[in-house]
Amino acid sequence: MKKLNIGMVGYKFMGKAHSNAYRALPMFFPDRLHPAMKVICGRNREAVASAAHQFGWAESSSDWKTLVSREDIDVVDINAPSNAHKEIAIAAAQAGKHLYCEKPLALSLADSREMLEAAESAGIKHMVGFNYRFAPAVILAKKLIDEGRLGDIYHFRGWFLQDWLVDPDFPLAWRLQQEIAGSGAHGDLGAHLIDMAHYLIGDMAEVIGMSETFIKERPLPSDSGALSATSGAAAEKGPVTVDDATLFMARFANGALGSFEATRFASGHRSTNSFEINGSKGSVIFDFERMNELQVYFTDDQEDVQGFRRVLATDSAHAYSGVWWPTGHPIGYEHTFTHAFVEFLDAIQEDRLPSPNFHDGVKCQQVLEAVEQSIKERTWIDVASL
Ligand code: SOE
Repeated sequence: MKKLNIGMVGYKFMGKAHSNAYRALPMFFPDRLHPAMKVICGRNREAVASAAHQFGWAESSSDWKTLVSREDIDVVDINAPSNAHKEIAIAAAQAGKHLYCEKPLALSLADSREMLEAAESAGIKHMVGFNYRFAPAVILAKKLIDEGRLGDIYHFRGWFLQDWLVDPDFPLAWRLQQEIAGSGAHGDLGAHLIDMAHYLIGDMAEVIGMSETFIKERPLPSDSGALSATSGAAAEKGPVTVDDATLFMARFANGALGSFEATRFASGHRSTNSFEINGSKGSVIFDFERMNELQVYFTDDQEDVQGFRRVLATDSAHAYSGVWWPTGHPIGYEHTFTHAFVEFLDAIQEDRLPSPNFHDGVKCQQVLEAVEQSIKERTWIDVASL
């Protein structure tokens, strides 16, 4: 079996999630193309060497420029903070490497378009890390919609709620700095909801939003780790330059109405990622905390048994059944990444673009920016005008 040599830039939360996916892939998908975990790269030489050892990479490096130009690297996987994506992606594409890049693709729509352009003109395969598409229950929702079993779609309602910023002493991590993260809850959590809506419902025609930064200054961090920065340390504070919460409404091109809520201030919600879709023939509800289930309602059920049923997307009728464990045994967060990389490697082998790819990353960025413009101008924005 031919192997593809991976060079990965980033070694924290997503670096661990991606490494875990690469490791699981040959064991659970033995007849597919396999990844060889060649080089892991990061700025801190000692920390990245220790990650290489812990995650199972053959080598570590602190020089991404050398990594992307190495002859023996086939794929560059970028999961460093968002401000690093563009330069690395463009250099890697120009060196002919296939690209897997975490979301949000870039700090701005213009940057994401440049990345897409570089990837397309290099003729490489490119994928963006919207991993939640790969939960079997989400795939079931997609199937019900595509087969017309929910009828005409009227509503998409999405919410991604976290609470790690409620503590005012939580330090000014990189995710709270606009020049590194691009935006706050909007680009971090809202991006997942936007992609989910694109995947399940289709394009958005117009949007209007509002956002807030509830805590304007935070203690400077002792390290710049994302959710792991140590709390309450320094007396010196710096400004939070991103949104803590962003809400918006959308009108989809097919006439459906959407509402979206992304916040890091929803006390009690560690990471609630949910959506509900209502159509003329039924509804579905997905909640990532119960990711093996899809709540399904059909209007033509007999009246005396009408109501939401809990469908377990873990048996033989559903995606990836039999790949992991025997029917009925649940899977978790980490499996969504393995599924995403299976799609990526399959696409490389089959010489087609994977899905979601940089086009989807750009489309997401376009909505992110349209919402930001609507907030600034306090008006509806035509998404296609951007
Ligand atoms: C942190 O807010 C985060 O890890 C996001 O960056 C991820 O994309 C999301 O899946 C969970 O929350």
